[in-house]
Amino acid sequence: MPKVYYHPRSTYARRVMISLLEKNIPHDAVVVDMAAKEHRTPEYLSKNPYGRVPVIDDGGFVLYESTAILNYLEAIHPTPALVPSDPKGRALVDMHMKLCDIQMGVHMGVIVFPKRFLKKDRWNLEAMATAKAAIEAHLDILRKVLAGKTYLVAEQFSLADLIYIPFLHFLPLAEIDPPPAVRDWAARLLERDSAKQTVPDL
Ligand SMILES: N[C@@H](CCC(=O)N[C@@H](CS)C(=O)NCC(=O)O)C(=O)O
Repeated sequence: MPKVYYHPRSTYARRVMISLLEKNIPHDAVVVDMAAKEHRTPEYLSKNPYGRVPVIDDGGFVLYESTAILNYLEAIHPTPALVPSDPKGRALVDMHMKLCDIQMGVHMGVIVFPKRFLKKDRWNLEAMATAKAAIEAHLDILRKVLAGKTYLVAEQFSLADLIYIPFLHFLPLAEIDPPPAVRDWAARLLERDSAKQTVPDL
């Protein structure tokens, strides 16, 4: 059974927890005590040299990037499928997964990390405003991709959608009002049992 190292407040680890639930994969979930800096210990750094969650250890095979972990879980537990079977659909999922990280995840972190974990006097308001504008521009692109569609790719819930869930959850905290097509898509995704079961407490 794979061991999954995570923290219940981690956005990136939440993606992996959602996939495990969607696919009903038996696993051993290990909470990394980040408040106690467990992710900086030599033992943990031997699993992930960047000192981050999530990490998966499948019988000694260790992976430490959430997108790689999601793709690995997909490969070893292909049912229910979270990627389309045709090459074009699969390529589109890969494209959206990458874009989610670089166009949304990076910027969302700039806003949400301070709002969740830092006192207001340590917020960088200028950087947060720049990040908000970048997210809004990205959501406007997603609005066009989603026009008349239920999901991002091939009209099926896929890793392309799943990967956004933890960030869509934080749109209200980021004070971002998405365009209607994005708002409806987000609501659809956040309604899934796997999303509801992994809501962070803060
Ligand atoms: N690109 C990584 C990002 C992982 C990440 O940033 N994890 C955060 C929690 S959401 C973390 O462990 N941060 C601790 C640190 O950077 O010290 C992934 O997709 O797995």
